[in-house]
Amino acid sequence: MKGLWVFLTLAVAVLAKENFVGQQVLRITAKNEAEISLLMELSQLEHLQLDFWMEPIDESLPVDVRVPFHSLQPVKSFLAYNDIHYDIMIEDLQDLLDMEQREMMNSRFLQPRSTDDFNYASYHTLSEINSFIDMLVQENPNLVSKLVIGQSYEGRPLNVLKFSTGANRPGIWIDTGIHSREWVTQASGTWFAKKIVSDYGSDAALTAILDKFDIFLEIVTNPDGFHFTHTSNRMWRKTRKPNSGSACIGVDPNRNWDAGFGGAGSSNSPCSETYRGPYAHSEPEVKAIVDFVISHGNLKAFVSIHSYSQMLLYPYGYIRTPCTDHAELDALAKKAITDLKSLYGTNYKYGSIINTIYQASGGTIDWTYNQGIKYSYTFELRDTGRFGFVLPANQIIPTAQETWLALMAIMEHTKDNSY
Ligand code: 0X9
Ligand code: ZN
Repeated sequence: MKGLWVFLTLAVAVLAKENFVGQQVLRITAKNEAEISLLMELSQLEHLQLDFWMEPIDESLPVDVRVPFHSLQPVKSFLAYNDIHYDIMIEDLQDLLDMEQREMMNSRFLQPRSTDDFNYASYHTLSEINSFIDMLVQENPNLVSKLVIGQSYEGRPLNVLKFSTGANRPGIWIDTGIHSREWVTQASGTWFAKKIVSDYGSDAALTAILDKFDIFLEIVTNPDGFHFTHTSNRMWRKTRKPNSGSACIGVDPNRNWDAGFGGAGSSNSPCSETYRGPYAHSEPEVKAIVDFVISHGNLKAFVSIHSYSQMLLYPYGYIRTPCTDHAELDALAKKAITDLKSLYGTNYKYGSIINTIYQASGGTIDWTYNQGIKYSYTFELRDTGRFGFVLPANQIIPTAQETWLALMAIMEHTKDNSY
């Protein structure tokens, strides 16, 4: 009887999951503005259900697009007819996702009883990460505590780890996973948390940082979306709040902030992956951070971590005007990516959001910078598109390790230059 239930539960879980059989990810390299315009027109055709992993903005960056099976033929014909070059980056997305699932299953046979046993080289569900958070707090009561800064739309706690060695310190904020499908970011966040408790008291640089600053780390910044990526649709990016007057769900939490809200590089269509939402801070996951930042009042650095593209970016994303601290942020970004590269040779681009990736309005770090948090940065972690959002789990630890070097560069500079 029990066996039957297990079977039925598994069958329902499998059936309820969106499958990506035969779907491909194409990398399109446009030669000129005319080709970009054609790609923009293509992206407007809703019936094709294209998911642009990298949107068509200008010829400087390739366009990555996930194409459902039923749209492959029309899209490829369209590209061939217009003589637009493309490569197939991912032959069959479901094959990659099956591999990812197998890897998770294999690593799940033992429930970790401490954060030493936790498998940092594997992807984990929301409940596994939440257990990790609780274990870490329990093991390090004098260093780590858990703050609940609010609730997600579906009522999940918004957990933030606070690393602190004294009262009334200025703060450094790090978040991962605001876009739920960017799984290497939540996995790296988990690794960072363990790294902080391991290095405090043994690594001089991290110890010096924690002797002056509190570090706040929100690992699963979009828990509803993250849960959904595990149960229903691995490619989910947005929040999970319904939109009135539309069947489409969710808001892009990186277009929802009150910094150029509603401007170019965001959409007013609820079905778009870059839908900005009905008004700034409409999403509880965003509002909770806004309230936290304002009530804390003394954050000196704010780092928001995304994937993929291998970039380290600073404000602005919504306007071309360089920010006041452009020169300092640029020099520090250069130092940070040089340190990052020293470990495994991974190449990063750096610069302002608008000059380096594309115009994006209502983004996190434009808002935090305008709040006076000078060291506002955003990362786009590995890779550059070979696997995109489905980065193999064997790259989690190297990604986290190299990113940590860049984070240390930013945190040390913050320590030496804030007062
Ligand atoms: O479109 C975005 O929000 C970012 N790319 S992603 O693939 N991670 O979705 C780029 C916007 C640049 N700004 C930040 N990364 N904050
Ligand atoms: Zn993102």
